[in-house]
Amino acid sequence: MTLAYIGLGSNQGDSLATLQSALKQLAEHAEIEVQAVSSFYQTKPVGPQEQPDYVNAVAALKTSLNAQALLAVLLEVERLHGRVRDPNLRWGPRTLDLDLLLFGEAVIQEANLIVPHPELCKRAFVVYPLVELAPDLVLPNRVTLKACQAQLDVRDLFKIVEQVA
Ligand code: A4P
Ligand code: MG
Repeated sequence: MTLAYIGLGSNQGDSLATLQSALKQLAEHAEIEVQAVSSFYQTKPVGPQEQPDYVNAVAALKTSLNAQALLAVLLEVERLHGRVRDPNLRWGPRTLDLDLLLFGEAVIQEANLIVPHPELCKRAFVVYPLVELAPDLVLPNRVTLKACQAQLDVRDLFKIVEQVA
């Protein structure tokens, strides 16, 4: 079993309900156990500014899947929530975005999968919720999550639902 962390984001439709529905679908997968879910945050868009605020959260998963198989599940759950990709717009609005942040200690550089997620340490909407679940986490490159957090502005996010378990 591998402990993986995923980032969830949405800024179209009922974003909070979408993230909760995505977590429910992941929990129903035979080879995935949702171990913990962070608080939910309202966050300012990173990238193009002329789009709505996001709702973001992070979840810890235990899985017997390999990283590619887990990514395939994440993409399928995105698809089931009506995600339509605009190939001309990077970082544009989306109903559901699921990113594989960390997969155990793995460092993966494949055409369709890069782990740890390359932007992880630069994004308050990932680092703050991840700190709730794994305050002492050290990234595979030995940078601590707390060091990432120290570079990021807490004012970029606003907690809307407190972490429950
Ligand atoms: N892919 C490679 N590595 C990974 C990984 N670790 N996790 C590939 C997930 N996918 C990975 O993804 C394109 C392809 O990336 C996937 O098919 C997979 O094979 P995508 O979701 O279609 O692309 P994207 O999300 O539009 O682009 P990108 O660069 O992944 O964007 P991000 O990093 O997901 O950022 N602002 C706020 N406040 N909150 C947000 O959640 N999200 C984004 C999107 C921008 N601004 C945001 C937020
Ligand atoms: Mg993505």
